[in-house]
Amino acid sequence: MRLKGLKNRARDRRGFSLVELLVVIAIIGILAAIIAPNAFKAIEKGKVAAAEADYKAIKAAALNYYTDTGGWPKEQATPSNDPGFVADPGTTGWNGPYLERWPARNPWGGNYEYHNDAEASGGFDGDDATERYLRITGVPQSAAARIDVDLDGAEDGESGIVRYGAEATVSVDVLISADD
Ligand SMILES: [Ca+2]
Ligand SMILES: [Ca+2]
Repeated sequence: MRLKGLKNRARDRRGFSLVELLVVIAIIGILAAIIAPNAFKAIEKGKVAAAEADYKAIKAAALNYYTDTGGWPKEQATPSNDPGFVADPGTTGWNGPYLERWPARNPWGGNYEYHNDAEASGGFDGDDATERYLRITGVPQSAAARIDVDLDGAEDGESGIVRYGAEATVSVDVLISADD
């Protein structure tokens, strides 16, 4: 009985000709070619939008912190830690939390780093004026360019409020405030 059943199934399989299988494979291939890039683009767009929303929330938190305390948050020894938006750093006038939580990871798996640049060289723009900026690490070049287009007037990694290098994966620096 079992043997007979197997024979029947084998006969049924012969119902698919090679041409039919090739047609099915071709259709799957065409669908994948149409859907995959769009799905990929949608995911990348979502990540960029999420990072921009995080930047805006962090910038708003920094401005509120400044309004309450009269100064900008200090850069932490580990700049990917909460600079005092969530937990009270012991600063006079602090009336937070200014953020529900400090995001541990950005959408690409890297960090958000708050920098309060007081360096004579390096930092946000290499000059000796101080700036507050958010560094988003581990961002693909194409996403960096998108953030630049969205938040900055011009797409140029070396100017404006969005700055980043030319490598395939970059740290994107986005200005929070250049005022003292
Ligand atoms: Ca500077
Ligand atoms: Ca720019």
